[in-house]
Amino acid sequence: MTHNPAEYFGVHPIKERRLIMKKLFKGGTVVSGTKSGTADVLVEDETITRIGENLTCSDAEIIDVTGKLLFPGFIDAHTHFDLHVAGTVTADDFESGTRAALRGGTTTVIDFATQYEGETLEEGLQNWFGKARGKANCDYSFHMAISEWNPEVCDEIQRMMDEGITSFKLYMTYDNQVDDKTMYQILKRLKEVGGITGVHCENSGVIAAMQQDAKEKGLMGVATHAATRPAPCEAEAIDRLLRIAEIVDTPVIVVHLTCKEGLEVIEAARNRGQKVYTETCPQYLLMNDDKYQLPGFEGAKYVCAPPLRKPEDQQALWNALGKDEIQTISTDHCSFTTEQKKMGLEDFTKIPGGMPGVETRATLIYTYGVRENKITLEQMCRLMSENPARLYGLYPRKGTIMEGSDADIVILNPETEDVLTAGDQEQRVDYSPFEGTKVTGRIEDVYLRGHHVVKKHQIAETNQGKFLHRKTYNL
Ligand code: DUC
Ligand code: ZN
Repeated sequence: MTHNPAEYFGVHPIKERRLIMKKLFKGGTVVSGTKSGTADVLVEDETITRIGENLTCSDAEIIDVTGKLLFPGFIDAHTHFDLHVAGTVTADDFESGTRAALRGGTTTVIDFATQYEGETLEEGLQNWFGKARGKANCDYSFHMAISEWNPEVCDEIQRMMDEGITSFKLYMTYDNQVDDKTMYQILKRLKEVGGITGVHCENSGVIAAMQQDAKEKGLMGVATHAATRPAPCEAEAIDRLLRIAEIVDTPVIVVHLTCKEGLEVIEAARNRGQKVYTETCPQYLLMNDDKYQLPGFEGAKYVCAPPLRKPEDQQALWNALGKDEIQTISTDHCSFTTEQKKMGLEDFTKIPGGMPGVETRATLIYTYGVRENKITLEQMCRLMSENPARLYGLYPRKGTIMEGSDADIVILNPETEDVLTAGDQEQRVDYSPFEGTKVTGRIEDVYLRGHHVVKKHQIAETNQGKFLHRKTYNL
């Protein structure tokens, strides 16, 4: 018989054993990339430890999720928080952006760390660590956007990989665009180190010429935005990128694909045997270019690049999603207030491009994709969790509800109806591009590594975000 009460109660006398927090989710439908079915899920501290039928655990908090869908935390691999661009700074920083992400069921964001003019990649990366550290409410990583290419930057690529930054971003338009020679050199270097790049594809020269023509005719309003960035400009740039990737013999990612013509050149490259990954975004699936005809300056809210396209393009994108020809749905969240948009009141080329979306992606895709039978539940899971986790070196820690994975769990009530409105959002903007849109499927609760960060559709715990050191792509 021991005389030490701590030992008597099974607690180590010197170092007290830490209490393990256990949660048992019972009765829900667990969704994976391949199947969905009723299962119980046991979480211990930050990790999923058991999945099975009729699980019991006497010291776990029991969470009844009967009738709900359990998704692995969604990953948004395309956000722009706290980005200095177009003479201003995006309205959402890492605090508000990741808060909004969580409320929408996104537990991981991959933002674009950007090498500003004259900077090394390391300086750009450290700048982004400074923006996110201590502010992020969900887990995060960065792609590195390369704006200047020289032998020193070429040497830095391996260092980025060592730091867990295994994906990059290149622009074929804007001030920091890369030319074909640089594109070739960067793709070659990334192939050597096992990195991958996402590319913004638009033909900048033709766009510049069309904008000049429009200005000479005095066509300075919002309506001219889409007219001067036509779909063939996007398709031509995708085709050129894919031909360069073919020569280098390396996979690439086409980000924010908008149009049928773009799909056609991607299909042609795949038919040649190339590996091409493709991303699209809810705005290109759910809205079209009639938004630019709205009265007054209203259309400015929808100015983004590439622009919104035609209903036929929306249809083509949905068809491609249904056939698994597009691998991820991210948001390109790049928010500006209506006041910031007014920078382009007199000249449409000065309207800061981008819109908010990080908060509404899952409910929109569930409503208009899954419920309308355009994609299955499992495809939604692949597009927003599993595939981005694999493509960006996070799987199986993220992207799946599996024993050993991080306990990032989204609880979606498939029956709850809501109407999206700017008055009820965490995004730090005074409008919603989806104002008045009816959705069915509410993100009720979100767990980030076991922390109950969203309760009853409201933010409950903040500042839990951690940097994720990523491996190389594997999709
Ligand atoms: N497109 C936008 O509209 N904004 C941010 C960057 C981009 O590619
Ligand atoms: Zn973007």
